[in-house]
Amino acid sequence: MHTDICAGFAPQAEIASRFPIDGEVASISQIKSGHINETYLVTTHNGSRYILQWINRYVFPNVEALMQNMSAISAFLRQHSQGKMAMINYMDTVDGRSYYDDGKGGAWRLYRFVPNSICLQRAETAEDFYQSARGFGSFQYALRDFPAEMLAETIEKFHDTKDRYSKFRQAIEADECGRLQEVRKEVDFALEREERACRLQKLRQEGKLPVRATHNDTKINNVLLDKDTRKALCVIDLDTVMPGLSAHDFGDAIRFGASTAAEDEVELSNVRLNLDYFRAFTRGFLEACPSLSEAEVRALTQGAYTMTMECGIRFLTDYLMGDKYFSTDREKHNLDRCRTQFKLAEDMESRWEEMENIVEEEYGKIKAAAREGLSS
Ligand code: GN1
Ligand code: MG
Repeated sequence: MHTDICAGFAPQAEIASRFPIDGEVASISQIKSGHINETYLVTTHNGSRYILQWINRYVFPNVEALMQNMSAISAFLRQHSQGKMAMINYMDTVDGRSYYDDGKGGAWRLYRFVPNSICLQRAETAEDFYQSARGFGSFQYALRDFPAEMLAETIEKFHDTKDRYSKFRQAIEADECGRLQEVRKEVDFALEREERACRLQKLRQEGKLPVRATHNDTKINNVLLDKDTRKALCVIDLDTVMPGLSAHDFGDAIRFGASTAAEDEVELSNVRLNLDYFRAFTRGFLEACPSLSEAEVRALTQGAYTMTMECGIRFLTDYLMGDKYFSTDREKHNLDRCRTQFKLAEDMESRWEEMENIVEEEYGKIKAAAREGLSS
């Protein structure tokens, strides 16, 4: 083991060697992406590259179920996507387990680095964002016949907005860190919008939207793009693939990627919805996922709003509870994140009609192209 090159990462290097990697570990670096798990790039002396991940068990208590979901999804996609959908393949440990338990409460897994791939933290152009939409849309399309009910709920009630509100209320009542006074304005903002934020869930409960196997965490950094063509290569981070709504996947991607500012921007006047990006994503998602029902398409704008509000509430709840869930790099980081989400949601409220028109127009173009395809 070359701990000199792996300075500061000796434990990770040791853990990587618990998997049948090709050669000795030469270097390790941390990839700062995501608020839950820790991710490392491992390179061996033979030049092979791997991604090593520490799974956060506070968030994912049942790692076994999570890995089983993953292999069920991978097997299904391999069989049904005719090679169109690249998949990451987790490697078993040398002892034949799907993850390595370090005996200290840590669970680790490893997969081969996808060659020639890049992972963007932000779309650099509308085209990048369109490509990410194609990635998530194709993923959704490839899973259209997957029996969602066979997936374990890796995080209970993950996008149950009503339940998010009730956890939020509990955090307000407990006010365990004495932070409530400081966030009164944000609390009121969220409570005033409860009915509107929960409309997507109402549609689900009324049986108006199909429950599917969805990704549920569709930030642009969860799709790999080809380094040269910048086309979508592979959807990653399948930890939260669970029964859900197509509007969750659409909405989460919009709240993160179609904002004009970062998720933790402090200058709120910089935060708005970028309608060009909204259109680009809508187009890519609808083109790649022609199996969506009319009702699902009509729920997309609501999906964007619900996911933005829900995420803001989750950040605020975590702030009130003392930042236990999302990793933070600075004081009030979760509060800053909450504020951007609420600002974005407010902007969506004032641009609702424009959003709906964009969805309508893009959907119309796709239907027209399909009709033309049929008649030619
Ligand atoms: C978390 O770890 P990451 O960044 O992929 C969270 C998402 C949130 C997101 C907010 C399991 O995702 O639900 O939308 O942060 N993942 C989990 O940026 O809670
Ligand atoms: Mg994630």
